[in-house]
Amino acid sequence: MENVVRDEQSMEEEATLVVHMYIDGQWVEGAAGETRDIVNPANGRTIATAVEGTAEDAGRAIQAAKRAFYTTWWDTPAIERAKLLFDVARKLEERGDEFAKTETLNNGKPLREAIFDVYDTISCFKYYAGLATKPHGQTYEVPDPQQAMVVREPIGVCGQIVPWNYPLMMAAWKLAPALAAGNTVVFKPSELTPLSAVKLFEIFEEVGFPRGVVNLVLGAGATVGQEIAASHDVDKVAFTGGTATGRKIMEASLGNLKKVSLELGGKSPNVVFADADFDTAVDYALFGIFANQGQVCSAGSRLLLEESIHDAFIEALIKKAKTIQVGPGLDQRSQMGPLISEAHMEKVLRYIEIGKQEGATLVHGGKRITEGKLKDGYFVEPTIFTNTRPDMRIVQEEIFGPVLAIQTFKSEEEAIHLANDTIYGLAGAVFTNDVSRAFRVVKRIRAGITWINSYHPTYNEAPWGGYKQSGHGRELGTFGYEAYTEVKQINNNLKVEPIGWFD
Ligand code: TXE
Repeated sequence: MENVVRDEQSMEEEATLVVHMYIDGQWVEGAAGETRDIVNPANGRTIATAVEGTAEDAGRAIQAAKRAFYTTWWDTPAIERAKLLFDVARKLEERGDEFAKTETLNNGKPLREAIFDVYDTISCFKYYAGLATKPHGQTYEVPDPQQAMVVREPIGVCGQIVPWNYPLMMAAWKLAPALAAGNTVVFKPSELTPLSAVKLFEIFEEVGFPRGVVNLVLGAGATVGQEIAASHDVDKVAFTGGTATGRKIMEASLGNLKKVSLELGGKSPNVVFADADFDTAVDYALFGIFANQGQVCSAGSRLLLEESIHDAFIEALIKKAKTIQVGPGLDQRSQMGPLISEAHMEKVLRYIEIGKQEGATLVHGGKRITEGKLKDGYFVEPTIFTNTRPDMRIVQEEIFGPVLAIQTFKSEEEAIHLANDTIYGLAGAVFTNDVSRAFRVVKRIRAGITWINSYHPTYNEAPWGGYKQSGHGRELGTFGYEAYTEVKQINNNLKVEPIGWFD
């Protein structure tokens, strides 16, 4: 059976390539025998066909993961789990170029971003491979003759559902800590972008994960995803995606009160004070919103400018935005690629119309690009709105595209108020040369990830997640590892004799 995702040229030529699910150590078809076309968003062409899983397939994967957890995996020493994860990292290093091209081909992002994602993925597997064997747990000084300690144990079967914006990186952020901590997994990529995950599971097979420990199910959220979230045999569900879907997953999880971690949307503020280093702030403002075409949960989609620099800043921003090269990700000159799908592009274009109708001023971009070789892809110009009001939908709602809404403030207090004035709380940044002010403002921003004088850096070592409706729990770092563990208290009596309580 053909599972292997090949290089981009053969994929473009050979749209008959079929990718399969990996369940209980086998590459398999879906129970219903259906398939789904996988599309290159840069030109709308089919690059592969994926078997379409069903709830029944998800159920089989869950049972395989449950069996594997109770028969082999929970007794597998940490050092062996670590070795497997280090092996995954090594194989990824050997095939990094191929993974980056696949990611760009399927997701659309510029190749330089896909290369970064592959590096991050490799580091993530190494980080958690290392963490698996490090000290965990605590001991307590309790009254004699008792001893008390806490150990960390795996939760069991973990269902993991990820979106299309960082298909490979999101897979690593979920799979590496879960496996390091000794869980078995049922993983579902987005139905739009399964190709890099299929390759990753080829590596899992090669390095020799025991049967049933890692399972890949493909297909729609409403069927496969829903089954993972609802199943009574799944002990934890971890999800990254939209806030509306996160809510559905939480509801579905109630049946067995499984553990839930959610990494959801954002409308993150990027606050620039007049004393900031001007060129640095302009640079990061563009990077904050236009990296990955704005399809980033932590995107700096609201730029808050101090009034006195407003005009000069916007002028500089537009001047630079005009130079952004939009094109197919595989073209090395491209700095921004297409949006993920026609449907998503239509959503982003609708928001641009809404912004105009609401009375915001469109100062740059605003259109789909339909010229030349970009005409069949889902390309949207980098877009900038000024003269917004806090109650506008383009200021409040996650657009998840290359659309920047600029707001203005007069004082630090007003900046903080505006920064926090949405339902989200994922990320935020402040640009200023006043160190005290930087910390004052960051301390007041209700968000899980903040930056001072930069935007977007992310580390496998440090926690990632949001306040408010941006999520539940944290990924990455030791926080991300602990989120895949149960805490067990163990008490030991050193004086084994009756206590005579009822004598
Ligand atoms: O994501 P979904 P969509 C935001 C962004 C975007 C919006 C919708 O604003 O415009 O969400 O995007 C699976 N039960 N983000 O629809 O629905 C689905 O199959 C279980 C923010 O593409 O969140 C996919 O694997 N699973 C974001 C995953 O959920 C379900 C990243 C993500 O899909 C399901 C992406 C269900 N009922 C979009 N319905 C971020 N925070 O990074 C869908 N899924």
